[in-house]
Amino acid sequence: MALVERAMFLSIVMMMVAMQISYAAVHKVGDSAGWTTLGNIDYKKWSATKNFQIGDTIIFEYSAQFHNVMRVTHAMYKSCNGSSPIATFTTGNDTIKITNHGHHFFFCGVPGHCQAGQKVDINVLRVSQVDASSPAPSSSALVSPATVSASNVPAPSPSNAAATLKFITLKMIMGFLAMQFLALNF
Ligand SMILES: *[C@@H]1O[C@H](CO)[C@@H](O)[C@H](O)[C@H]1NC(C)=O
Ligand SMILES: *[C@@H]1O[C@H](CO)[C@@H](O)[C@H](O)[C@H]1NC(C)=O
Ligand SMILES: [Cu+2]
Repeated sequence: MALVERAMFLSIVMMMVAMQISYAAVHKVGDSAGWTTLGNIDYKKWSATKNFQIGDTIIFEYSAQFHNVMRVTHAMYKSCNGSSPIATFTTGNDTIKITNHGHHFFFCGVPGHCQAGQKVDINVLRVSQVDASSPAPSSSALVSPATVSASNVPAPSPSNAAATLKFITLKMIMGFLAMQFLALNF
């Protein structure tokens, strides 16, 4: 019987790990419109609706004939000065993985395009509402059921529905895991 419970517990842990991995989101800049000067896409608005996390991927999709992507400093971003970018991408399907917190400034380096609004600020919040990595089911959390309690996880801002959903999912998983611990202890 204990063996069955152990196997069940292990499979739940594996499921949690799988769900942690699925939290890494892919954000296509401009959604279906992509990276363009057509249609006056409001990239500021686009980025404001997203909850960027470390581990997420940003995709710039565009016609490489007409556009490019430059990663720049804040000063360059503000002045649309692309004379010395941090990095330049030109494939037309550029995939950039987020590896750190803070602002990530990008614009199109084709003359006039940044001024026309083809610029985006990807802001990865330091204290994320739902940082899936903070209450991670690490080995230390497996020691005591008390640490599994999700009550000390900060509540998400109601402005982000997706974040709230992730938060609830995480809480449910953690509650489920706590129940498994209790089942094992009896
Ligand atoms: C752009 O920035 C460079 C330094 O990176 C500076 O030398 C140049 O004058 C700037 N150009 C404009 C138009 O401000
Ligand atoms: C761009 O790359 C992603 C994977 O990084 C792929 O799923 C997608 O189909 C590509 N899009 C185009 C238009 O090539
Ligand atoms: Cu452009």
